[in-house]
Amino acid sequence: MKTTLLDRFQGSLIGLTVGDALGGKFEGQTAAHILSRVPSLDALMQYPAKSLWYTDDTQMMIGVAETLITHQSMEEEALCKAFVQNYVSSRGYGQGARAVLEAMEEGRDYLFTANNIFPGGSYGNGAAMRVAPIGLFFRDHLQELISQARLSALPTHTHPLGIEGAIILAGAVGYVSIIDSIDKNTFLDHLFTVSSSSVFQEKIELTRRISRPEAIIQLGNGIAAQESVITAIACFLQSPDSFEETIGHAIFLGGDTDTIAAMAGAISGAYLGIDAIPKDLIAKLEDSPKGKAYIFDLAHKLFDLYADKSGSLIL
Ligand code: F2R
Ligand code: MG
Ligand code: MG
Repeated sequence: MKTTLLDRFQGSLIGLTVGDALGGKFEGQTAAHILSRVPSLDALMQYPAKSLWYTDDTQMMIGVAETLITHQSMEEEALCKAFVQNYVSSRGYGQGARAVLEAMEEGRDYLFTANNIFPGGSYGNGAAMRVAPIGLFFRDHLQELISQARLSALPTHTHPLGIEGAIILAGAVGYVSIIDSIDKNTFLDHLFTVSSSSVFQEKIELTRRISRPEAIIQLGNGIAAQESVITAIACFLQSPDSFEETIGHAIFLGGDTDTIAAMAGAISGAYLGIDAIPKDLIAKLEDSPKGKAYIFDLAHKLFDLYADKSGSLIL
């Protein structure tokens, strides 16, 4: 059966959530330690027995999706309000993100904090990990996708690499949501066009030469956008027809496992659709007020708005 566009919207947001929640069990651990806990992909897919709780990655994606649904663009005040309303500090936020969100919450000059907390602003992967809804919603308007991805990053990430990571990830999600069959080099050509720095471009070129999962680690597995965004894309490219393998590659790398799996899961879900995500992993996702039912509903609302704006063009 053909994958519908609604399947892809749901696949991307739920794929991000599953990658984040499963990867969150291993964030910060080494590849060797993870392998000692879960020796195979099957063991990983069956871990843990009970529930999967998402982390800051999904919580911030929810804020981006809510803002898009209300305003159809990254209206700064609304985006900050959504981030603050959703913020639960125990969900594992980055140190800089916490400081910026707390400045927003207290009505302080959050842009001053964002600009000064690290030299040149943050290049963390926090803007990329939350950007998938923009990739979906602006999938057929590349310039708008780029400009909205930039706006979605800016309240917390002002370093050019942090912003560029978000643009590339949105570009990846948008691109795969349109195609039925992937050609690695054409996809990487597209990402090269969307990118702007030699830092990312060199990694895009390196990805062309990666053909084994063990080689993906060359791209990095860290918390910086430049150490994780292309890594997530390579995890998807290694197994474009399998959601499980895609997030497995991401998690077995160690390091920033929740975020690399969230980004890889968002791309894989946008390409394969919701039916490619194992039902028992979805069943284990948290049922909190903004848990899986809410995220399914966000994807549906985003799809309805997209269909309205696109008219008869949607597939
Ligand atoms: N922060 C984490 N995990 C760490 C531990 C969590 C622990 N389990 C807990 O519960 O406390 N995960 C989440 O953070 C990443 C996304 O981070 P984001 O939103 O980009 O935050 P931040 O703080 O802006 O950047 C992250 C770190 O990157 C380094 N950094 C950024 N810019 C820098 C610069 N210009 N110079 C030097 N270093 C820079 C800093 O160490 C930042 O703290 C995701 O992994 C998410 O899951
Ligand atoms: Mg996280
Ligand atoms: Mg992380």
